[in-house]
Amino acid sequence: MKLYVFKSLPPFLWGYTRDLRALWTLEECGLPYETIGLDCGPQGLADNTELARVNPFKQIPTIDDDGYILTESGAVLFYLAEKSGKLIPRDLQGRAQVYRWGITSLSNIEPFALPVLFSDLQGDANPHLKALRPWNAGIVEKFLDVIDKRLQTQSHIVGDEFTVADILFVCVLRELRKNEILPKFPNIVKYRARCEERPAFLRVLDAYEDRLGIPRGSAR
Ligand SMILES: N[C@@H](CCC(=O)N[C@@H](CS)C(=O)NCC(=O)O)C(=O)O
Repeated sequence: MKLYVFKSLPPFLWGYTRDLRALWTLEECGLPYETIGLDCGPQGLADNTELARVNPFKQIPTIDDDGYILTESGAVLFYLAEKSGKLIPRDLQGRAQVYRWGITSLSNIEPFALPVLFSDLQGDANPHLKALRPWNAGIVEKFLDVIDKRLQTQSHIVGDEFTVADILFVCVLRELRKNEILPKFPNIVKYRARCEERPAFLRVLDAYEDRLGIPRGSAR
């Protein structure tokens, strides 16, 4: 299994990129893999001809599983879980709940979390995004409020098992990790810490920082 990842990034992207979620899943599933490191240039990956051969959108993460190419982080994570038989139950209805919560992270929360992050990164340079920040933050908080209550009575997003949906949700939460939103949700804060203490995540984060050649702890 080959996974395309970043091997250089500007500091403002450290710890946010979506290769992390694929790497975390591969480690949790115990699937052997090798990384193909790409440089993030001034135009992102737009000029990368190697990636263009496997992903028409030229985006990370992309996997090449012995010639089988797959892109889109959600699809990649579900594929890895299904392939390994880990992080996802065997029964159809149990699996559908994992898809449900994974898709909620990607389609309900991430589309509003990212503009909050981009607004914080761009500040006054992007007054339109700044004006929309309270609106985007409000929508994120509406979803997080429901999930925070859910986490009062269960340890993980689907139930009491750690699944691939937790990797998707935690990686979306990480997009909010430096702003004021998460501290409003104490159960989510504890849940995120629990998930990020997992040995597989810690291994991936160390390797991510080493690959980028950045100080330990700087992508946390
Ligand atoms: N919906 C896609 C988004 C992928 C995406 O935007 N990846 C970013 C890295 S986090 C990327 O490759 N950016 C480089 C570029 O667009 O030039 C997914 O979830 O995989």
